[in-house]
Amino acid sequence: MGIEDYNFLKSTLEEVSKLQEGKKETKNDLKGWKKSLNDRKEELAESQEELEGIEASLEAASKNVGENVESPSFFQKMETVLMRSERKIEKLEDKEIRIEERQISINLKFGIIGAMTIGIGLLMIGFGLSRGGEFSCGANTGQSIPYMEVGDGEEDCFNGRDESVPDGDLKQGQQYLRESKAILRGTTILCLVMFGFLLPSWYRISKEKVRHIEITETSREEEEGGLQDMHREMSDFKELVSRKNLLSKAIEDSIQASIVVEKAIQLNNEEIRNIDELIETKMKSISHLIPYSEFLNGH
Ligand SMILES: [Ca+2]
Repeated sequence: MGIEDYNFLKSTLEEVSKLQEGKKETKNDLKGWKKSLNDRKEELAESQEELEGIEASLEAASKNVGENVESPSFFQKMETVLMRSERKIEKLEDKEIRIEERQISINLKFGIIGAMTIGIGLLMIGFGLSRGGEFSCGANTGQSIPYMEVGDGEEDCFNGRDESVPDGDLKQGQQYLRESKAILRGTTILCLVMFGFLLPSWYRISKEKVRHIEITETSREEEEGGLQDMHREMSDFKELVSRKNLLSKAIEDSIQASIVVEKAIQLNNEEIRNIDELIETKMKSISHLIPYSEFLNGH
C-alpha cells in the first residue's frame, strides 16, 4: 500500500467513524421523540376518556332536563327561573314581616281594649262604692259609718244615731246600698263578658297569625332549598361545559403536537438512512484497500 492509499484509507475511516457517531446521536434523538410520542398518545387517550365521560354526563343531564344543558338558551332560562325564585323568597319575607306587624298591632289593640275595660271597671267600682257612701253619725260627732251598717239592729255610731234614723233617711240609705250593689254586679258582669269575649278572640286571632307565619316560613324555606339546589346544579353544568371545552382544546393541541413529533421521527429515520448510505459509499471506496473486505461487509 502506497502512502497516498494509506492516507486515503485513514481519512475515510475517520470520516466513517464520525458518521457512525452522528448516527448514534440521531438514534438517541429518535428514541427521545418516540418516547415523547408515546407519552402524548397516553395523555391523549386519558383526555379522550375524560371527555367521553363528561359528554355522557351532559347528555344524561340534557335528557333529564328535556333540553340541551349546554345551550345558552338553557342557561338564560335557568337564570330567569332563579330570578323568579329569588323574587318569590323576597315576597315571602315581606309577607312574614307584614303578618308579624299585624300581629303586633292586634296585640296592641286588644291590650288597649283590655286596659280600657279594666279602667272602666275600676271607675264603676269606685263609683258604686261611693254610691254606697258613708252615713254621718252627726255633724258634731265627726264620725261616719258605711251605709250598710245603718238600721241593721246594732249601734255602730257612738250616739246610736244609725239605729234611730228617720224612716226616710233609712230608705234613702238602703236605696244607695241597692244601687251600689247593682253597679258592682253590673261591673262584674261587664268585665266577665268583655274578657270572656276578648280573650278567646285574641287567642284565636293570634293562633291564626302564628299559623300563617309558620306556613309562610315553611314555603320560604322550601323555596330557598330549591334555589340552592338550582344554583348548585347550574354551577355543576357550567363546570362540566368549561371542562369539556378545555379538554377539547387540549386534545386538539395534543394531536397537532403529535403530528409535529411524527414528522420529526420521519426526519430522523431519513437521516439515519442517509448516514447508512454515506457509510456504505465510503466503505465501498476503500474496500479495495482492505483484504477480505467482502467478508467484513458481511457478503
Ligand atoms: Ca247599725
